[in-house]
Amino acid sequence: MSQHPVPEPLVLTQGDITRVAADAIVNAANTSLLGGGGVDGAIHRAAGPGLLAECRTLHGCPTGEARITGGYHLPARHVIHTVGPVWQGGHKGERETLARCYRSVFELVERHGLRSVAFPSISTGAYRFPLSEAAPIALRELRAALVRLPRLEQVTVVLFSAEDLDVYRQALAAAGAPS
Ligand code: AR6
Repeated sequence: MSQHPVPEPLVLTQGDITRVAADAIVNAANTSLLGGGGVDGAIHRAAGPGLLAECRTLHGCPTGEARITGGYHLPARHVIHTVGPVWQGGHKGERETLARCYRSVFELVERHGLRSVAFPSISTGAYRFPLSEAAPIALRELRAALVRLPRLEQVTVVLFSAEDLDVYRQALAAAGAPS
């Protein structure tokens, strides 16, 4: 048995992303980057006030883009903040904007040479993006990044509920085995 087993590249799990020790965790933020509810609130609470102080220096983030900060008191080394689209019925480019969020995160992952990153389900809480529509978009972008970025070893999606995890598992099964 190897002492250094190769990590499973794409992992779906249920839990609290603030407990995940990855090179980066992703925050589903808003354009102010100054905190909010949901996973954003949980990340700021767990990271402590240093995170908000650094976020203030960034002067916000447009929808679909991403910004990187330190992880402060989190077990993760960095937080990558991205701003997902608010679901408005699906005719305002929401699917494309959600895909752009994932790609923007991976641009930072590549630029900073990060090997592991954990995502929440962006836009599917307060921003009301239907989970069954968001999951295949997320999984397509995560798998594309794993193929494209040779240094990236592990991508984890941390779903907050067992029901959300089921939806992602079904979407992964529907997409077929990883290439
Ligand atoms: N770990 C993992 N996932 C979580 C956690 C957690 N600790 N807490 C919540 N979730 P949301 P959005 C899940 O609303 O839809 C904020 O106020 C949650 O169950 O956090 O992108 C921001 O400031 C859901 O599945 O993000 C923005 O204003 C997913 O995370 C706005 O909400 C995303 O839900 C962003 O809305």
